[in-house]
Amino acid sequence: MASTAGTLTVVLLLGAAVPPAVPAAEPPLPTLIEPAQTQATTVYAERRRALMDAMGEGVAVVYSEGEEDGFGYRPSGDFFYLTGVDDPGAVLVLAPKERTYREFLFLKTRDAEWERWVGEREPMGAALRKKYGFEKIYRDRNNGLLSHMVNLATRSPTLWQVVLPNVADDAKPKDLELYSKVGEKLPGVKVKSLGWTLANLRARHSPDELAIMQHGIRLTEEGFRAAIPLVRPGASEGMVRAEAERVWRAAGSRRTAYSSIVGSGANSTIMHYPRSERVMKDGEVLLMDMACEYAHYATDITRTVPVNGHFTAEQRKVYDVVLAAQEKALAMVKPGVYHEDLDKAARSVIEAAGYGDFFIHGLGHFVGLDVHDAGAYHEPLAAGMVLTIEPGIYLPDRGFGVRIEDEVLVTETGARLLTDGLPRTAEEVERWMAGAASRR
Ligand SMILES: [Mn+2]
Repeated sequence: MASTAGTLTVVLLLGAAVPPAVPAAEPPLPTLIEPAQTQATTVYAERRRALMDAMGEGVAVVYSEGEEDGFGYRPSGDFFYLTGVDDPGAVLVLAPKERTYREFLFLKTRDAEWERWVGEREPMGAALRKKYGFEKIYRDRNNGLLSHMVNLATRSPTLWQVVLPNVADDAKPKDLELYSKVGEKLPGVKVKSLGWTLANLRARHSPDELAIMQHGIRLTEEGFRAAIPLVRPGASEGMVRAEAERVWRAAGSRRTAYSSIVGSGANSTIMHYPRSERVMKDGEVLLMDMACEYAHYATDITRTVPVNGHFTAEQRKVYDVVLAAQEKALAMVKPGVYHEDLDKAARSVIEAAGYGDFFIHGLGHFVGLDVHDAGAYHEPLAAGMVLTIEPGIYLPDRGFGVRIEDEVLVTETGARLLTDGLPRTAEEVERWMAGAASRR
């Protein structure tokens, strides 16, 4: 252990002076089409074909269902996965039994006055069809979408729910809403669920997706490395957060993958602490759960560090338990293992140490286009899946919490830690802080 630690010191100090070079084994990024940061249209067409193979017959509609978040429109992961289109209000229609044209893109009608406010949208034509890789693009005017659906359903009367419903939302899903209207025009048409098909397609990432995600992770790590020198008593949480987010933005990230959580002292025990405006004090920890989105893919990393560079004995004890729980779960990751096995194993480490009541969330989640990505948590892990392992212990009465979060890829034979560019053990973290302090 001692000699390993010595080697690590050297590596980390070198890393401090010169940003670590990207390892030779790093997968090459696929060509991204700017400014939308999308992949080639054939990538999305291939995914639609896989989904249509699973449908076999009938018709499916997928609404974009995105949101404006201040950095522009962000389509839902399901819609983007199938289209690469980030035009607000877009709708995808798939009809695998059709003879010639089996996929259709409906776009909102244009509004010249509104476009003065939100940006000009492109006119119909060959250029737009090429850009999106669809032979058939329509404007959804005069119930065009509904009549098109009815028309397709007369020839193959099954309507597929391909997007899993948001069960936390009372409202009727938009696809089912449209299918009801189709049913009113066409009695006897069947509505069926495609279950976990789309989630399972999304969860098994292609090599190109993994290359994009790995690149995003390297950017996130770079943000952490830039932010760490700002962690010290008297500095604000906001300085740390702003520095990381600046690095990501400057490197081409459009937005953070989720609202950054940067909390010191008792704030480190609040799962979704949003403000990042407290001044850090001597003797506290700082919990940073922050990550960038890159080319539409999320990343997700958490590190917890001592504000003055040294954990107290109690903080260190808790840190080591969290790390041991994480190591235990990480060592188990391979095809065939279930999420709940990992969760149980990590939880047993924390329970054995007497902190069972203070690990109040799940062990982790899939990561992909969404930070909490699509995937069947009840099914065994398979190669190509990326998940977080993020145990935590939160002690509000003691004024601190610790979470360590990393992303791991399930490979054919086991697992690969994707977020291997940042310190994880308590010793490494303290050395990281000392290195940062010496450069101030
Ligand atoms: Mn997470």
